[in-house]
Amino acid sequence: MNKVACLRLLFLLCAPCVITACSGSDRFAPALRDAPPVDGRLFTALPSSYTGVDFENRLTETRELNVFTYRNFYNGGGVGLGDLNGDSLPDLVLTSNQNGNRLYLNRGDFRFREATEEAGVSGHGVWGTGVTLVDLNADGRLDIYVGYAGNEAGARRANELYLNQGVNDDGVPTFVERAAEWGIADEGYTTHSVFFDYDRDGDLDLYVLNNSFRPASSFGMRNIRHERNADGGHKLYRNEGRRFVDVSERAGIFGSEIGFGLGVAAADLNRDGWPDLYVSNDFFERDYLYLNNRDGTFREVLDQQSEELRRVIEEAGAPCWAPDEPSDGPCPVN
Ligand SMILES: [Ca+2]
Ligand SMILES: [Ca+2]
Ligand SMILES: [Ca+2]
Ligand SMILES: [Ca+2]
Repeated sequence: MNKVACLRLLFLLCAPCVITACSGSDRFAPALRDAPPVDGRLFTALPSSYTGVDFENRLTETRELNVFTYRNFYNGGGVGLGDLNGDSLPDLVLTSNQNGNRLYLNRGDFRFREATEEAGVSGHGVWGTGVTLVDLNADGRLDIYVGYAGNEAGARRANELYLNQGVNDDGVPTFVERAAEWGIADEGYTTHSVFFDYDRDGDLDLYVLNNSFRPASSFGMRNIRHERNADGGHKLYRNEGRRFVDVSERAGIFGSEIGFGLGVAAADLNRDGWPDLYVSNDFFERDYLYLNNRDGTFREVLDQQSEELRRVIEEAGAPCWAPDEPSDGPCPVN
């Protein structure tokens, strides 16, 4: 190849890089310029080449790590939506099991740019599960709480709290991780979490929904609901001002290893002005319905054939109490 040909080839190879480098914020622009045409149906699927959201929760099975060695191998990651940079457009946080977290900033028109590294929310890389967006320190900026589980040692399952520091010069929100400092680097096998002000003192408290590592069959169907377990048990943390304290036991929250947590919702179910909890569990353990005693404790009433429970169920709508069955009926639990 002669010198001119070499220069032409070099230009062709470099040109896309130069164009990309010079285009400023458009360097993140998705490849597809126009949205697919609507086709008369209620929803139109937008490909990642248009949206820029190319996240995949891709799992790699090995001889040591698979659904036989880790029962929750296919339980999935998490997704959170909220405006993280204050431009009124909801942004997107996705957690994966084996490849860390991803943050996508909304550019409008259903287009996003990835800003995970710039934001500092990559995570410690293993077995991310549920993610919750919440303004925990009440500074007007949404923070991020990420749950972790997996066939991992305790410290590698520590949940993360990312506090929002505001946007940098590129409009990207930046975060610092403070879960240990705030006392909520929970090392249980977390499925998900919910923040709510159960004691109505004006700050958000935290319910961490954990699952168990042990096979359900290994418990022999024994009811050990009253035996607490640090890794598998659900937890209630009280917010004491930039520091959380585990108050599960004194608040009357079950924390056993058979509470294979699948879902949790906080709402005022009996309409007395105090937030209550509904927790769904897997396998042989039943669900929990906690009504708020208004004194820092809860009473669990799901197995009580009481007039109070009947009223709660009627007002909430029966479909809410069958979490394994799809329903489009009324449901005030959110
Ligand atoms: Ca936004
Ligand atoms: Ca905040
Ligand atoms: Ca509180
Ligand atoms: Ca209530």
